[in-house]
Amino acid sequence: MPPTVSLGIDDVYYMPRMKACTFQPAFTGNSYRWTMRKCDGTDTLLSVEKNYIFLAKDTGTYHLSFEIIDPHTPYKHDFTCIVLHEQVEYSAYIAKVYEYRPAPGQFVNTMPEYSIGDTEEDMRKKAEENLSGTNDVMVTLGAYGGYIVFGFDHTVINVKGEKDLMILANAFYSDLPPYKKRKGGSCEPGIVMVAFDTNQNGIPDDTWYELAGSEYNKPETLKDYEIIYHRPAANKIPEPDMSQQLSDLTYILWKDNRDHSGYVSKNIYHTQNYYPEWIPEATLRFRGTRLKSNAVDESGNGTYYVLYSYPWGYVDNHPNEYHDLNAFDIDWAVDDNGHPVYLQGVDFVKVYTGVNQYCGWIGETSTEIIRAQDLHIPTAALPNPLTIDKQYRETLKKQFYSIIKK
Ligand SMILES: [Ca+2]
Ligand SMILES: [Ca+2]
Ligand SMILES: [Ca+2]
Repeated sequence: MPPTVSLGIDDVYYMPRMKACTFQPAFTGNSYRWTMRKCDGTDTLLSVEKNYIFLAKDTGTYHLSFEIIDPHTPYKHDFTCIVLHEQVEYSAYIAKVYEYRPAPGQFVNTMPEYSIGDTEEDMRKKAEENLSGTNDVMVTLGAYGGYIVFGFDHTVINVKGEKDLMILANAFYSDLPPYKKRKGGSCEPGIVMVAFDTNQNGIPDDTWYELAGSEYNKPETLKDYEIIYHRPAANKIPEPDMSQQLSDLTYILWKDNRDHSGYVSKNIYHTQNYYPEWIPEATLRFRGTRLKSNAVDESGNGTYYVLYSYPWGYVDNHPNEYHDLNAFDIDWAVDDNGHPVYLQGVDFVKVYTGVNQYCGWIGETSTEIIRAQDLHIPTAALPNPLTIDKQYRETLKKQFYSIIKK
């Protein structure tokens, strides 16, 4: 139960850092003022709403006041919040996956691996196991719109002027001489959304805000883009196109709300089903912002695609070594109308594949994720998860370059 300020109110509240505490006064009035007393004795206005959510990054003693401004029943109450260090040390890394819903893709049902009978909850747990802490096992989001929702064991605080979160994946720049100086290779940008657990129920049922990256305000970036994927019939007859190593060109049909349609094709490298096996529905619908396609067929004949990175603000868009380019500031949050929103912190993070793009034999563009980190919890420096998972990286590269080396 959230503490109540008005009735039987305590003068002192004890709470751990980075955990929200909701104050809900029972009295009503014309207007309200929540303030905090600074060291110099002056007050900072915190809020003019009736309810207030207090959230502190640092331990210490905070002197707050609550006022009801009303001609008949004015009210003022001073109280203290004592913020303590948590009893069980927080982890800087993912603690919880709330939802895993990839769009169809060539790594779907294998990253993580689907076993017959697995439910959506089973797959959520597998994604959680892969990404928790520094387990560092890759999870794929599939084609455009596919997403994952995760969180930490505390609220990630929005520190002013600082980036707050880092999300790592498997992007790499091309090793080939002509493209070495340009930031392109396998960059599969994913869009980040964040939410604060405003109703404090521990569930991501609150308002989501997009973190506006470098492409957000560009005219070629589509807002309210919607796509529907159709599960192929069990008896579908494949239509191969071996010029592109495709075993079924017309494998999974998609239609969008801009009167376009196309296919997630099946390639000869990945033979499992690409539509998430655990989803009972025959269609999958996703909605969000869509970034412009970032791939260029540099060979001119479909043998070598370079997927160029966007400047900043996306997941799986720059190699993990570039920490700053994989870090996110909660202050980039915007509402549905593109207006900046201030959030004290975030409890839920959603990442979804941001491009709807198919690149011949290398397949659909899909964002992956391997690790996420709250940048405000000190940690020992860890190596790039991809250098640990070297075998995976080499496999990926081998597939990427296999055609050109022939
Ligand atoms: Ca920040
Ligand atoms: Ca909630
Ligand atoms: Ca990737």
